[in-house]
Amino acid sequence: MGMISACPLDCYDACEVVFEGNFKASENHILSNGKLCANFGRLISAKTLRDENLAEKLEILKSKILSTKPEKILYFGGSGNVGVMNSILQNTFAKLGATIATGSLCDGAGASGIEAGRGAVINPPFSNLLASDLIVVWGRNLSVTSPHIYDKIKDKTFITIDPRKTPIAQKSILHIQIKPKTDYLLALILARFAFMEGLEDVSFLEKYTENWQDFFELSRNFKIKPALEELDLSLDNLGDFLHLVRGKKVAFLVGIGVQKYFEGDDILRCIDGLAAILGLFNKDAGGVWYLSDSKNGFENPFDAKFFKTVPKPSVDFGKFDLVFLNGANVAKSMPNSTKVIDGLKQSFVVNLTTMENETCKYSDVVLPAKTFLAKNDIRLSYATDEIIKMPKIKDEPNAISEFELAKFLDDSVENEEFYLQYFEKRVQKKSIEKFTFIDEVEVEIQKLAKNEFYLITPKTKNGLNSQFVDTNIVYFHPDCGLEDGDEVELGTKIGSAKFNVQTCDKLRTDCAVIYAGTKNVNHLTTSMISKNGDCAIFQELKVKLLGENFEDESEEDFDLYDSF
Ligand SMILES: Nc1nc2c(c(=O)[nH]1)N[C@H]1C(S)=C(S)[C@@H](COP(=O)(O)OP(=O)(O)OC[C@H]3O[C@@H](n4cnc5c(=O)[nH]c(N)nc54)[C@H](O)[C@@H]3O)O[C@H]1N2
Ligand SMILES: Nc1nc2c(c(=O)[nH]1)N[C@H]1C(S)=C(S)[C@@H](COP(=O)(O)OP(=O)(O)OC[C@H]3O[C@@H](n4cnc5c(=O)[nH]c(N)nc54)[C@H](O)[C@@H]3O)O[C@H]1N2
Ligand SMILES: [Mo]
Repeated sequence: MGMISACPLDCYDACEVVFEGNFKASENHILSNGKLCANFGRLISAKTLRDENLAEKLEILKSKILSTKPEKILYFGGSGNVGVMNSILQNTFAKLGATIATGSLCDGAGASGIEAGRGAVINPPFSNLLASDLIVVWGRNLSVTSPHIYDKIKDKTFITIDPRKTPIAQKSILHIQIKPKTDYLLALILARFAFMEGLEDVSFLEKYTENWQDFFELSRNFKIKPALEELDLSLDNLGDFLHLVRGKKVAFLVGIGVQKYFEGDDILRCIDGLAAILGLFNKDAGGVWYLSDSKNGFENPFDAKFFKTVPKPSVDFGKFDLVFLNGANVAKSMPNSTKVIDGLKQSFVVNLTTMENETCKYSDVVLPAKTFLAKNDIRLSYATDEIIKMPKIKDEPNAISEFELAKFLDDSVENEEFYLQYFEKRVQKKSIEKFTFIDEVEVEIQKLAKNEFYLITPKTKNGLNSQFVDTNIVYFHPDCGLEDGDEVELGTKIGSAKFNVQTCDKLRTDCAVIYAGTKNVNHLTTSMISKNGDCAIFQELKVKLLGENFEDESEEDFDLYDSF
């Protein structure tokens, strides 16, 4: 019998693994099901950092902390490893009175929309997904970003709503190749037709909601013909959707693609509203899934009060005298790389990381972090109710774990077991008690001038966020007139950068696709935060082809973004 552990990467799937000299996937685990993914393979073969001068570096950190005013210290945690013990350092810095970077580079805008409607982001039980018979994959690259979940449901019927013809779109009975950022309108128009066709779940609406008439009124504010023009869809697309969901046990798997925008909260709330009209909540089959808060229902031992916070996407590192980074490759993962890098250069940066990353170039002290193999931890899941223990499997000398560093900085830290026991059992899990519909929506969809494109920046199968990815490619539809291998410069209001072109007929002609983790992508993105949820909005700005070959026709006012 080998030792059981879990993959620490920030995925929808939280896979169990078995270590027996090398790694195997658990045969009987609900998700890993005997298979490991390529990213886990990359993780365990990655070159990790070690430093014989670790003790000296730790002393530098300690004395820096002592000589810096607490609020001038910034703690910034990333999602390189999502084991629960990772948060202990945030607690340590909070206790010191440091400023804590809060909010999200990920799902926060959409999450705040869901919270506004139903109180908390809670996913239905995994058994509901298995019991559903029609799955709407909405802004989620299902088979790529959660291959193990996909594997469990691959024989079901799918509808995909995505501007790209993703692998799951190609397998779907209906692919709505939606124009970016128009999902709120699609959801509203579908809700309106659902009412017209009597698809609303009256018993759900009467029991759990009070203001569904407001949502109905809101959906009627949009005239069908102009809405279809804005959506760039035909009436048939909508008819097909409604025909397919009628009488089915429907699951919505909503990804973060729909909400990388300023009004991401409202967009998700409209999608959730459509789901509520169809009565997808609180049933034994179907429901709405989003990333969710995997710590929901647990008591949190890391509960130190934050004295001061700043939203992650718009942090100005230059304003702090000491920046502590934990599992966050900010020079690549955060929006507005130019601003991020300038800020890092002006501050004293301590970077705790398992691997060499882009941010190391701008770090004054790089602390080698122990990998999941060398520390005790627990992995929770976004998708299931599982709790997987991650015991220490081997020693990694000349590196330090988050727990060990917390203990080094704070004498009052208890032993590991004390913290881990909080995550060994769920205290309570909330259910949806009341659903409040959105009753007002204003989402701005920008028109494209010549040589402008909507930026789509999704995840790649070849990496995990910034980890393992080192390419510099932008994808365009072949009809855009560019050719494989062309070098182009792309610009937004924030900045510009060069990329190599690859053509791909799976895209819309009005979109430019650059994967997360691509070297220069975040030189184009804004550090402005979402209307709610303090979230990054990586797809808010359209991109323009620059250079003498491309005429400049747009007359824009740059005011809104000047300060970002
Ligand atoms: N292989 C791999 N797996 C991963 C990750 C990884 O980097 N690589 N990262 C992990 C993390 S941290 C996260 S948060 C999850 C995220 O996983 P997903 O939720 O799948 O997120 P994305 O890949 O960013 O985008 C999903 C899809 O949204 C589409 N999209 C973009 N804009 C729009 C729009 O306006 N409307 C609609 N309807 N669709 C749109 C994109 O084309 C894309 O196919 O994946 C996790 N899993
Ligand atoms: N353009 C664009 N940008 C994006 C996105 C996008 O879709 N498009 N996606 C966003 C999303 S959803 C997310 S979640 C963020 C993620 O961005 P980040 O939070 O930066 O996460 P990663 O890139 O996965 O990993 C960061 C670093 O963590 C380190 N690490 C790994 N394991 C450990 C460990 O055990 N301990 C410590 N201390 N360090 C460790 C690795 O060396 C890695 O360099 O990126 C965001 N950035
Ligand atoms: Mo994420």
